[in-house]
Amino acid sequence: MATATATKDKSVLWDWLTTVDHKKLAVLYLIAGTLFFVKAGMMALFMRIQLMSAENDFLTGQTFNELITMHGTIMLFLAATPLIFAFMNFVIPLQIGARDVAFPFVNALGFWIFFFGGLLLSVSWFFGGGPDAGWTAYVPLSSGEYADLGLDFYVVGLQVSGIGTLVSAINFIVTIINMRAPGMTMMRMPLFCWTGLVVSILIVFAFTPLAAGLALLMLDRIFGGQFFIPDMGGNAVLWQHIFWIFGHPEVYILVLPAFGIISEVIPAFSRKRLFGYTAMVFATLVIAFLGFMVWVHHMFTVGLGPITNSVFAIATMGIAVPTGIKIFNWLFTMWGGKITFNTAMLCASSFVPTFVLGGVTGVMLAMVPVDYLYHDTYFVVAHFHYIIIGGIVLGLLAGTYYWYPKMFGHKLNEKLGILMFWLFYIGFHMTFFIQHILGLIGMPRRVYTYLEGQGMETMNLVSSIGSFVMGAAILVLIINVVYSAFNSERITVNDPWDARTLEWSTPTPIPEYNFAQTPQVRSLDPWFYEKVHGDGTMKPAEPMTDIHMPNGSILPFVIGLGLFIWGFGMIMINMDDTIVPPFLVIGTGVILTFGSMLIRSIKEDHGYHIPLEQVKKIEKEVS
Ligand code: HEM
Ligand SMILES: [Cu+2]
Repeated sequence: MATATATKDKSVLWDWLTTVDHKKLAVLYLIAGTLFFVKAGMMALFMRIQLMSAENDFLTGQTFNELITMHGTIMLFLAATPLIFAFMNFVIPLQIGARDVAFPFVNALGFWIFFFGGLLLSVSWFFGGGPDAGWTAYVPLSSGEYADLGLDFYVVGLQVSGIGTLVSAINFIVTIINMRAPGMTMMRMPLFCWTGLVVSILIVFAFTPLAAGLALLMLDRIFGGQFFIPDMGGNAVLWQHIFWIFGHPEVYILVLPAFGIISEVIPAFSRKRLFGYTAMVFATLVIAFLGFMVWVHHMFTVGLGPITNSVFAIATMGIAVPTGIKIFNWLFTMWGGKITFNTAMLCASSFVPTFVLGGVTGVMLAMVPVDYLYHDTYFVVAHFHYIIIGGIVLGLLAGTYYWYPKMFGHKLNEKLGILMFWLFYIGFHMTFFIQHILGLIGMPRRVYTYLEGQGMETMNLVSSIGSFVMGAAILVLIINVVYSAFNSERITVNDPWDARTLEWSTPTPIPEYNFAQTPQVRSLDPWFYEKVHGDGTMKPAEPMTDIHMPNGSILPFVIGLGLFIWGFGMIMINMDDTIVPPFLVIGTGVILTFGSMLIRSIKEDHGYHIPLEQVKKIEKEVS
């Protein structure tokens, strides 16, 4: 990463464990998210091997259930969310012209809590198997009566990692509201920052009900509570409501930043400004609002009655309107543009038709009478993978190829990139398109096998082959990362794509403090504006002086570790015989976490200053 650092000598490992720099935390999120993505992707391949032929016995039903649950849970909470956060961390402070996020310490705290929560979920394999009630953990399947320890890991692991996500989101809200450079009004903010702000607000409103729900389920499972147990006066449908009040917005939490990435990449490679910027901002806000009004579309078959179902059906279809606005704006941005089809642009532009397909099947699912037929079939699996992969993953891939040179100082190889794209795109449609038809002929989801002679063999085989083609694409991407690290030309210019937003005005590699002088923003697309109307550099909004920087700290790591130990102790309560009493472990975790918080509260930490001469020296080196 940035060679131009001004910190005292530290070992590399210590530096990464204690860093509060948003650019380094972004890299940590990127690595953690990628590892979890590969892990959950391999689980998907195992499931597809099992489903390749009728009555296959590659996996048992129990293992299949655990794989399904872990695949879905990891993909959403521990792969897609951190990968989105990687880009939000790296890009947002740069795009708004800030030196870092508002609370760098809290930023590191968010990462480590998320990471240790994910680790807690993952160690379930070593204690009798993963959770097996689906990523939705419906009661009574997830109650103490039917589910083993795995579900305790689900409940407590997600609780911990959710705290990390929540903490980071609050930090982003404050950053975007307070830290914008002079002249960067809300309506001059790049669309990626807008989506970052909106999803951070969504996280605050969606992850809190999830935390409450998980806490109640934990009380039921570990302390003999009865919130969701009908025999004892509880209510199982209550869990479904709480879960989906979180669960539906979660989809938007992931897809809106992907929209943001697409809205950066398409203008950059169409050589035009984003069409309908204002409409895009308002469409984002409307989608976010409606996202909270539609959760019952996951529960049409529960029996809430025709009036409730109709209201939620109409609200769901309503979301198609702002989404359609976005689709047309992306098309109009490309219309008449001078388009370069490199890998980033291929991913971004192919996102549009793929996402539309997922949207159309979404509207089909919103029609209550026919949902009774589609519900819990492969049609649903096809629908949400079109949204999740065609939307979120393609957006993430576009962002990876687009921001990679800024993050790592070199581009990814284009030939390998284009090979990856076509493998991925063809493999994706091969895997999932055919699942619509499988669903329509009645193949239920979440089943580990099917009978011979029902006309499902060939389509399942095609789907499985497709999934291996996608796997090959990800392999090519990993090869590309390694290959490019050694063979790709180093980037020394600020702006290798001739792009539009402020992150491209910084030198490569970016100095620790991002901007030696906070830039003065004069327009939307401020960097492009200066290239056309100014002299191609940003005007400074302040004189050059010493720069105040935050100190690194190991406390975020220790707080995360403490929560991991606390969580493990909580789960130990449900274990049969343990070597040490659970309360000892719980106590250790609590002491570590609250002790670190106490230290942070009473120890004064004013950060340090990079003196002016050194700033000048660094600026000369990098320019
Ligand atoms: C190589 C690409 C992928 C393949 C082959 C794949 C395959 C599968 C399969 C076979 C299932 C089980 C379907 C069922 O019986 O209900 C599934 C479920 C699921 N997948 Fe994927 N998947 C892929 C990528 C992803 C990604 C990238 C995400 C999210 C970021 C994701 C999220 C989910 C979710 C949430 C479920 C539902 C789990 C549940 O029913 O509890 N998948 N996937
Ligand atoms: Cu939904």
